[in-house]
Amino acid sequence: MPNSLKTLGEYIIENQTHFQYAEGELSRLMNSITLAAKVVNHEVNKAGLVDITGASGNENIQGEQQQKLDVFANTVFINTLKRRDIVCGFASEEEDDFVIVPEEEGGFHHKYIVLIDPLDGSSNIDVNVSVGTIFSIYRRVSPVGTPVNQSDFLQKGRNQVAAGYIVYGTSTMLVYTTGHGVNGFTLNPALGTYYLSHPNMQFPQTGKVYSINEGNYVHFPQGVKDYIKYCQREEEDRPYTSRYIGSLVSDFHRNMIKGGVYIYPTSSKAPKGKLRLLYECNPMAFLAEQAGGKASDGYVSILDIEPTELHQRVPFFVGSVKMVEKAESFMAMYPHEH
Ligand code: P6P
Repeated sequence: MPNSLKTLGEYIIENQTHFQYAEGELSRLMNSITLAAKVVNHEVNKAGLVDITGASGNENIQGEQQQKLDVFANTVFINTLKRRDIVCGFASEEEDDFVIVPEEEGGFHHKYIVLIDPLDGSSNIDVNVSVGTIFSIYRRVSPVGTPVNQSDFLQKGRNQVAAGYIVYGTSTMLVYTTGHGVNGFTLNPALGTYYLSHPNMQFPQTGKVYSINEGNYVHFPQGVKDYIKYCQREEEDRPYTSRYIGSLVSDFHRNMIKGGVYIYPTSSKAPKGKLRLLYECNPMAFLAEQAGGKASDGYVSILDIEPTELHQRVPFFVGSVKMVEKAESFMAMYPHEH
């Protein structure tokens, strides 16, 4: 790793003033997330060698088979963040309800809440495909000195103070924003240090990649079917290609670098869509907008959706502005059932 690259620690210190409410809080928050990510990365990279792959035998509230690594990652992130004395509550794909950090652990007096998908795409682990962690950070809205309550977690995505993901791929990368653009840091596992490898990441305005599970084509809304056929038309000016990894973080990351659109729409099998608003779509939408991209439910910006429940699902269109807008133009041709 050329020593000319800035480390994450140096970057955070240089940009501490950017993070509103700065009292060293961002650095403590980010340091705990990057530490947890190193621990999870270590486990993900040796999955297959030790008995940590496969299903845990339990289901999460979504009714999905919890993978052993899902549970491990959830525990690591929650415990690491708790120990940093800065978070008052958590919500996680792997927790039925939000978690209150108790008063005896100082939780009532902390100001931030963290929502997390500890290991997105974890069903890919057994086949050695990239997976990711997604995190979303808000300032609490309930009074300091009291336990967090649901209002702290049901904030619009526009209120996020920070969001990001870790992608455990051919290299492990942390990509995050605090509202001042998006920066990517690559882990040097030999040193356990993250380096600023991708400063100021930006979605290209348009691209050639569309990412959607076409196996569900017959179940899609007509607008989505029309958009897929638009991408597949013969005319020479549409050199599109389909790339779908089955791991949101990986598809998003590739599309942000190369240009593209990721769509997980409603379908007759998933009438509200599959992805969760609070800890998947909102953080990825914050990143997308900060990187000059766009994120909607096919009609309105994800970040403006008023949440109603912790694990609610929404349809998700995210990526290069021109591609998201093209897909939205097809959705607009048909009546919109809210
Ligand atoms: P399907 C993984 O379970 C996930 O939440 C995303 O990471 C991924 O893009 C999507 O679901 C894959 O879902 O139904 O296409 O297998």
